Parts: sequence; C-alpha cells; structure tokens
Amino acid sequence: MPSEPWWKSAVVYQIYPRSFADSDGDGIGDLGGIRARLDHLRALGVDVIWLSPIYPSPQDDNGYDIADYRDIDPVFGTLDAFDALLADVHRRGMRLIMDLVVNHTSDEHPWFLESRSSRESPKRDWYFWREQPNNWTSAFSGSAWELDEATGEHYLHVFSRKQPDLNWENPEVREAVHSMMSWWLDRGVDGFRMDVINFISKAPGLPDGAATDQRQVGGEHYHNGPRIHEFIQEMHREVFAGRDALLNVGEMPGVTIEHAKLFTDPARNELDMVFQFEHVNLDQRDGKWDSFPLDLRDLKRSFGRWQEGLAETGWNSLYWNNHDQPRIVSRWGDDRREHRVRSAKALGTLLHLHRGTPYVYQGEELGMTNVPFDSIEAFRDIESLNHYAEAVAAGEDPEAVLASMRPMSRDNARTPMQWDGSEHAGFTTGEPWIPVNPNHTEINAEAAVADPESVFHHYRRLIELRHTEPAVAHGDFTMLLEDDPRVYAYTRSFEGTELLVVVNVSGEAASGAAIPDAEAWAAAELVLTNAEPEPRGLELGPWEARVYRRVT
Ligand code: TEU
Repeated sequence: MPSEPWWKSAVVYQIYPRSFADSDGDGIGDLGGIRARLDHLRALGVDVIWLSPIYPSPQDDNGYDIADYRDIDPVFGTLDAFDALLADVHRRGMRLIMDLVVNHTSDEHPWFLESRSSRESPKRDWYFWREQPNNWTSAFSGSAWELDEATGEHYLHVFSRKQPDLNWENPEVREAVHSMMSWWLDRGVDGFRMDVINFISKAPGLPDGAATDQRQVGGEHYHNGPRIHEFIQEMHREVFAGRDALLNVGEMPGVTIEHAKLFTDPARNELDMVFQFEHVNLDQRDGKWDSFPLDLRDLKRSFGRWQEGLAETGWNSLYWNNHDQPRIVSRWGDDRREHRVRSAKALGTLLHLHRGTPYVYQGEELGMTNVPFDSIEAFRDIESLNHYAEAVAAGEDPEAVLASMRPMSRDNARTPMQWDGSEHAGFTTGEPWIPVNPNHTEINAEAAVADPESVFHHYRRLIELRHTEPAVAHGDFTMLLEDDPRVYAYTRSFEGTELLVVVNVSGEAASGAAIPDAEAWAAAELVLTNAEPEPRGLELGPWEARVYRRVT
C-alpha cells in the first residue's frame, strides 16, 4: 500500500517520564532512564514513542503546566540528553513525538508573567482577562477564574489556577506557538500529541455555560469552538506543510464523530488522528467519581459508531489507557490473580484489531493494575487532591470520597513502571515520588519478558499482527453480536482476507455460536489466542479471545 500513511500500521507507546525509569536516584524518572530502557520497547515492537511533557515546569500538573517550551526540565535532563535520546530512538528505527500543551501555559511562563504585569502590558491580550468572571468551572474543581490582586482582574484557567488559558484569537500567540513547534521539528522530532487541542477556540465573549454538566460548566463554549478548524489548518500550513512522515494526534475531550472527520480528513490538511473520549466515559454517571460497571453493549455501540463514522474518511486512535485513566485490567477486566493475565490479553486483543492506530500506555503491556490507595496521603494528583478537599469541605464522608476516587484516580496510572521484583521495582535506587504498587513482586517486566505466555508477549504478537497482516491496518470493519452482553465480536476484511476477532469479556464461559458462519470460522486458521482452544466450535472459556483468518 504505497499510498497509505505509515501510521495506519503503526503502534504508539506512551511514556510518562516521571514514572518510567530513574537514572540518577532522585526518585523521579528522567531521560537517561528512558534511554536505558529503549530495548524493552524495541522488543515489544512499537513504532513510535510519545513522551508526556518534559519541559521546564513548576509541576503543578506534572508538566502539563509549561514554563518554557524550548528547554528540558532539569529534573528530566538537558537538551543534550534529549538529543542523545532522540538519536537512540531513531537508531532503533522508532520515531518520537512530543506532547504539545498550548491551550494553556504555566502561570510561571514569561508570557504570563508579562501579561499579568499590568493592564497595559503588550501581552495582556495573550490570555483572557476580565473584571467579572463568567460561571465556567475548572476541570480540577472550583471556578475557572482566578483574581490577580495586582491588576484587579481575573484570568481564565480551564485547568488549574497555575494553567492560564492562552488567547488563540491573538495572532501573535499563534505565531509564537508555530515557531516553537517548527523549532522542535527542526531538532528532529516526528510530530506531536496535542493536549486538549480542541479547546483552543473559545466562543466570542465567553458566555456563561448552561450548568448541566456539574463537573465542567462552560465546556460547550470551547469544545470544538468556532475557529478551531481554521486554527488547525493554519498550524498545518505554517508548521507541517512540506515535512514528511510526521504523526500528529489531537487529544480532544468532547469531540464528535462529525468534528473528528473534519479534523482527520486528509484533504483538509489538519491532523492525522484524534483521541476521542466517548468510550472512557461510558462507566460514569455524574462525572468520573461516579463510576459503575461497564455494560459491554454500550461499548459496542460506541466503538461501532466510531468505526462506521470514520470508515470512509478520517482516522481514529485506539486506547484503553494513558496517564489520566485507571488501569484497564482493573477497570473492565479482572485484576485478581486467577484472571488478570487472561483478561488483560482479552482486552488488548479486543482493542488492537479495530481500525485505527493503537496506543499502549507504559505498563499496560505487563497487565499493570490499579493501586490499593489506603489514605488521602497516598495520592499525588492535583485533580484527586482538589476533589477530595472540595468534597470533604462540602460535608461528604471522607471514606466515601476515598472509595469513589480509588477506582478512577489518575494516580492509578502514575505509579512507577514495574521493571523487576526488587524494592522499588527497579524504577529508582532512591525514594520514588509516588510509591510503587506492592504487586510489583509478581507483576514486572523482567518476569513478563521471561514468560512466553505473559501479557507482554501477547501484546508483542498483536503489534506484529498489525505489521504483517494488511487486513488489520486497512480492512473494513463489521460489528457482530451487537446485543450480546458478554461476547465482543467483529470481522475485518481486506482484498480477500477476512479476520474474525471474538472475545469473551466475562469470567464465565460464553458461546460465540451466534456468529454468522460460526462452525466454518472455528475450522479456520487460528492466528492468535490467549488460551488453548478446545475443539468445541466457538465455545469460549472465561476471558478467552481468538483471532481467526480465512482467505476467500
Ligand atoms: O487532559 C485533558 C482532559 O480532558 C482532562 O480533563 C483529563 O481527561 C482529566 O484527567 C479528566 O479527569 C489533558 C492531559 O492529558 C491531562 O493530564 C492534563 O491534566 C490536562 O490535559 C491539562 O493539561
């Protein structure tokens, strides 16, 4: 397929540098640590590495609050160390994309320091300043506005008060961002993961939000705002045009299929793919702290609509996990000893063979689990800490608040990567910034790599299948058994090759016999499974996954 973009058959691996590997013993991961672990990624077979932010930052939101876009935070290393890492990544035939966080800066960024210095500052208009706040709320609790005593006005921060929103209406802001992006591309990076990039165009006048979604009032005035496609097309013209082989993915809470299509239609020159949030919101009622068990039929409807919606035009990303989501094996699998490995493989299989580019978050390939947080002291994340403080101040029972946070807190994803069974899981020789999960003695990379039946080797095979079987990257998608609450099944077909993916998403035996042509499929070539299949048609054991192939 010479005309197809390379990233359709690629798999991306996300590194959260703070928690990946520490080379200098300060308890915080760093670039030297990543460099020393690149062979783990090579062995897994991934094509691209996405690094969460490594720029100088007060670390109020673990680096998503950037104080200098053109340097590396000393806690992670130096620009020289970055260049060395990039060269090592390229030498191994992989690519590297940076996190681009330009909806907001840190309040310690020189642009904001200048902007807040006086109402007459030439950079006053680089941010949003108002005497009277509107009713928008912050993603991290409370109002989205902070009063600046010195000039008597409030500034907008959709995230923490240390993350003021940039005003993209101002062309100087856009130019400054474009030149910074070009600077990184000239340095050799291969593209960007763009943080909340569909938030950058705010409705003129910043009208009050309808207070329907209690967690984030006002979102309708900046999710996919009026000038968003214009801004992204301009970015493409100014930064990406004429450069080869990039991968640009937009993180987009609240993106719709219609917008996703516009963002990723190659003819429109915007982005390559988006991260949408519909599936990771399916187990929540009133925001993330109000979660309940997933109904598999909801997942089928959601994924099915996205597969269909982007079938002809556009491209999607496929993910279970990132640094903001709880661990998938604990969330929708079964992390108890008996089923952990099986269910982690089942969920990986279910996801990876859809149409789209899969993303693996560090530790997902080991089947890493959520964390048994015993008290509020065990949490580090600003979102969790602010929520706890706000809820307890409002009179909620602290134990109940903790219980609601445990399954969903972002800290579940942020405990150190489990390299081996030693004291701090081989992550650091010092004291880790957040404690390692006690189960690292059992769940770790060393053990997984040595065990051919591990989650690691199953993910490796899934990645290999995307590389070698064109139907995975390019085939059509058909959802089967839409109303079955336990068996997730679909086919992919491409130029006479057909794949059947069938996964039992439950701890009890289930039958896939309702699949059209089930008996014939059961006799087809079994390409991948997480179990020893018994010759019983499509009778599936607990958490059993199978991938069949036939040529028509
Ligand atoms: O997250 C965007 C986002 O929408 C957040 O609301 C996220 O989903 C949050 O965890 C909800 O519970 C991005 C980054 O991935 C996140 O780490 C940052 O905190 C956020 O932007 C601000 O930069």
